[in-house]
Amino acid sequence: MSTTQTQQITPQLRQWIVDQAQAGHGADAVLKSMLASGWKEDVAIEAMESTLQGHIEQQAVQQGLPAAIPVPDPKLAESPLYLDGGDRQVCVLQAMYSPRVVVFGGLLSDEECEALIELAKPRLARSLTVATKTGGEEVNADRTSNGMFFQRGENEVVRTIEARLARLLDWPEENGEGLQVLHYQPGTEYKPHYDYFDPAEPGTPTILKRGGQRVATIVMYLGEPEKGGGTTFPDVHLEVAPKRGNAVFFSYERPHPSTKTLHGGAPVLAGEKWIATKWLRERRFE
Ligand code: PD2
Ligand code: ZN
Repeated sequence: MSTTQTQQITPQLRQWIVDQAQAGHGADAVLKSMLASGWKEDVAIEAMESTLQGHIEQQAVQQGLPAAIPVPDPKLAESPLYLDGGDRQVCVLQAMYSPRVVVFGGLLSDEECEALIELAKPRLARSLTVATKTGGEEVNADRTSNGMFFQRGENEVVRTIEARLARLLDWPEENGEGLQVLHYQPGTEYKPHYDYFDPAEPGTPTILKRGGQRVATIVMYLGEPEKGGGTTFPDVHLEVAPKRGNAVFFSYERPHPSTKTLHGGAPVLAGEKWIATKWLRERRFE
């Protein structure tokens, strides 16, 4: 019989944990008190984590925030230096919890970066953004790059990268939008924005029909500018350098600014910036 079956986490215990937290007792003190009352350590930790997480979520929804949904979550609990991308070990260079941002090193080879750029070049056109009023697409002065989309699984290099991302991020390939390649020349940028769809906008219900909310983004750097062009997170004053082969991943568990995932592509000051972006949805993207 497992420990969790021998010690039941009752509603009374959950209420007691919430009361302790509200009275200002820290996690260590609450755990110590539970251990002294005979709770097994793994049951006590699980009870505290799940209870407090549930309580925070309940409070958030009561305050009018959209409910949290599952998001891709690279397995970083034990702070590994590398994560398995299937055909490649990918370095974890930096991880932040709020916003959830992870910087990866060596996600793509130089040859893969070059191949994506060359395949994209003949198909580039001025980038569009979602027209929030209608759910369609429009040219937007906030986004001055040129870009194109590959179909999911369109060619071998795209298939290889999509499989690697699915493994690395533990998220189904079919939930990904097509890989998008973007080219920024000097002076061009992508002003700070959120990648999720605003539930208050009239076009959002139409957009959500194709696979639900966006829940995460990974921006992969294919070509390095000489100056500028970092990916910025203004709420936390973070700027990620656009180093070829590296990538920045971030997730957002609710379509709300409380995720602190406001982000932008800073203006390129010299040279050219090339990236590939993959936006991940809640469900299969059709
Ligand atoms: O080019 C970037 O760094 C960037 C910045 C913000 C890309 C995106 N957003 C995106 O593709 O969503
Ligand atoms: Zn974005």
